[in-house]
Amino acid sequence: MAKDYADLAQQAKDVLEGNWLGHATKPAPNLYPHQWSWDSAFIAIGYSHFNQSRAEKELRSLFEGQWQNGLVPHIVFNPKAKDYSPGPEFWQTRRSPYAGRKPLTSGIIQPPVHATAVLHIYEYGKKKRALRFLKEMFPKLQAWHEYLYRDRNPDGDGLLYIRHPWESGQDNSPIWDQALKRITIKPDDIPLYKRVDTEIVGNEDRPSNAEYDRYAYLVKVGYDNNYNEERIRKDCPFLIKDVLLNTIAVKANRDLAEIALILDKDPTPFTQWADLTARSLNTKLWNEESSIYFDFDMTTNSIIESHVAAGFTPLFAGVPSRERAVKICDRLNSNSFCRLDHVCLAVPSYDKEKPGFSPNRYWRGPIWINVNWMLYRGLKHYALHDYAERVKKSMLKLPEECGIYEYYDPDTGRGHGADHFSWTAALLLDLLYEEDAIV
Ligand code: 2M8
Repeated sequence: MAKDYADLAQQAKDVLEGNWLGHATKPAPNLYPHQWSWDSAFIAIGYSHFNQSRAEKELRSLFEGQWQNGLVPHIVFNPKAKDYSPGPEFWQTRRSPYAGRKPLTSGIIQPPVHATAVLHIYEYGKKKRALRFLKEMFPKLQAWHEYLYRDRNPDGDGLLYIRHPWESGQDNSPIWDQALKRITIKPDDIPLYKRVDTEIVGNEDRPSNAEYDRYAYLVKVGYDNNYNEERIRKDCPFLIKDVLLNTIAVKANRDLAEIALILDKDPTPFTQWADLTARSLNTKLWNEESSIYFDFDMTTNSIIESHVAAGFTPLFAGVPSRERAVKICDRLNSNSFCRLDHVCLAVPSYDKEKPGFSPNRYWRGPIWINVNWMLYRGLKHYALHDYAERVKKSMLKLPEECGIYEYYDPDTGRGHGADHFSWTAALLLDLLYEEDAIV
């Protein structure tokens, strides 16, 4: 890459430094003052190129919140931060026999990017030190994946379910619209909560109040059932086999298998899980007509035909055949997403031509850097170089010209949500280092 990106890299490092809490990195200065699970994995991927010790600390800190049954919680609360809702008390995790008291955590999960991050640290770090870290993390990652395939895989087909939209990381995605609408709740059933997000970021960029009522209610379903997964499964009106989470699980299992080999341990369970989930993604969730993978609603036993960019991410884990990958690329290269021969900024999170698309409302249309990073790596894996290069260029251009934001308007490039957003900075650094663009 000819251009000198040293300034941009420095800005990205400054964002991470500014969000560093001393033990972990918060996703953004005000909106997200705690530690989030998949954010930390992406952040560690960024650190791995220039600060190995911090990359390790990041993940070590997250796994301090791991439950005894292996669950890695989606938030590890920072006791010094007050302005986030719902806070630690809301989750009532003391009702679970597995949750720890210190640090306090939430009671749901996020996509398991962690094994991928740990392997990344090994690949880019000083080997002797990285090997010690692999040894330390292996049993924790193993317990985490065992939890997923024991507690979230009731049909045995390797398609793990989520029981809260937050578990997918794509909070207000159109994927959940019908499932959330079906949940009718009496006002008394909604636990008391106060929104603070809309005091920090514009209302128009965030989920609606109706969605928040349901988010709060679904948290209650968890604690009312003492976080017993079997009971939750019987009671919860929201159970979805999500493409993005399952794709990330395939990749994480492949990476954990590689870690096992480095440590002279048996990789078989991880390879088997990866194969099982990949096979089911292909046989159950692929839609030939639209060249996309769709989520599956376990409550209605039906496919959710929502055309979101996450439906193309199986590329990232090498799930589709070459033929399907080419079809996915053709679908991306269209007016619905991002045409190569048009001025286009990167892949939006939702089909621009479908009802409910919004250029600014969070997971309903804006460009997200982590999704584009997965697509970029996936396209490269299939040697779909033209499109991959285009995605990469856009991923560099957006932060350079518009700032290091949480998400971007796909038409104008304007940054939305939180400014100084950590995973945008970290994944940008990953790209820059990988391409040797920093001089
Ligand atoms: C968003 O989610 C949190 C709830 O977990 C929120 O809206 O407060 C999502 O974008 C999620 O993917 C992300 O991990 C989190 C922190 O960046 O923010």
